[in-house]
Parts: sequence; C-alpha cells; structure tokens
Amino acid sequence: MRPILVTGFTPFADLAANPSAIVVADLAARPLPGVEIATRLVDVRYATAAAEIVDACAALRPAAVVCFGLARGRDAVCLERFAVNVDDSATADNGGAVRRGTAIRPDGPAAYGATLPLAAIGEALEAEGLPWRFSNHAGAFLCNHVFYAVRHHFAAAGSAVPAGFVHLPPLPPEAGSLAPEGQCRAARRIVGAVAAAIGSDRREAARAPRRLAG
Ligand code: PCA
Repeated sequence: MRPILVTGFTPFADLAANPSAIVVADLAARPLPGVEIATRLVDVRYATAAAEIVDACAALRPAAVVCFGLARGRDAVCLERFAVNVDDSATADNGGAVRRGTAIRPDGPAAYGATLPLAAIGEALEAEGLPWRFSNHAGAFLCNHVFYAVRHHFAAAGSAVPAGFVHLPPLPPEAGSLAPEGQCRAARRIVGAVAAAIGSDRREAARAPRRLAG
C-alpha cells in the first residue's frame, strides 16, 4: 500500500512549539487503523524544507500528501485552496533568511490549487465539531513555499496525487488557540477523510474495467 505522507514543521521565530510537529508525532505514534502513514518533520528553512518534502515524495511515491503548519493569528483549522509562486515574509526562517518578493519557481505558474478533497475534509471536521474554514492562500512564508513546491513536483510529473496544505491554529495560551488534543483530533480526521477519498477512488478504478468490458 502506498502511504499518505504527512508533514509538519519545527518551531520558528519566538515559538516554543509548533502544533504541526505535535500532530505529526501523534500520527506517527498512533497511526489510523488501516491507513499507512509516513511522516516528515522539516525545519522552517527556505534552503531545505521543500527539497526534503519533495525528496520524500520521490522516494515514497505516496498516495496523497498532507502538509501541516501553524498559522498565527487565525482561530480555526484552515484548508488552503491555493499556493502562490512567491516567497514574501518579514519573518526570518530558522537560518536567518528573509525573502521579499522572490519567485519560488521562476518557470512555474502563478499559483497551484490544492488537489486534496477539501469539501470532504471540511465535512469531517464539521462532524467532529472542530473550528475550521477554507482559506484562499497559505501566506507567503514557508507553508506556502512547501505547498507550492509539492504541487509543482506532482504537476511537473503529470501526476494526479492529491496534495495540499492545512494551517493549524495556535496552541494555548495564544488567542484563538486549539489545545493539542483538538489539534491531533483535527489532523486525524483530515488524514482519515483523505484516506477515505483515495479508497473510494481506488474502488472506482477497480470497477471501471469490468464496467467497460460488460
Ligand atoms: N507556519 C509558517 C511556517 C512554518 C509554520 O508552521 C507559515 O505559515 O508559513
């Protein structure tokens, strides 16, 4: 079975912890029944983060990719619709690099859409009573950077592997926070919804030849 690749980030700036690292550790320690999961925790660095995740995609050939990160100042789990082709943040990465208005891929399109089943993920979060919403882009720091790089990797290969990005709200005591238990529950529901969507696609594909033959 090809795994679902789930990624998270280290803390950055003045943060002591990053909820995306917590949910990745939780999924690695307690995988969802019947779902193969591979996890990667990457440092918040322009020079290495995207390459590490793209290399994992090439090595693992995952069935889907769900990247998680923290969005400070938001108060809900945000399902990101688009990655934009620009690095542009006043915040320095963990190597001290600041990028303002730099194209991620000078040869790439202005934006990529998520290919995860966002509506089904939203329904799963709603059913769990968790705060969530759609978001139209993932900012212009490392989260957007890896989201764009992963989508570029699959688009360049002509691959339809579902891939996208979910921003988690902050941990307590920040405003709008979600406690670790809620963060982990959200991540489990998200990955579960992706696994269910992939599973039903596979069943469709398996039925299709018989339908054509019959
Ligand atoms: N959040 C940052 C980068 C890493 C993270 O967890 C962002 O929103 O870009």
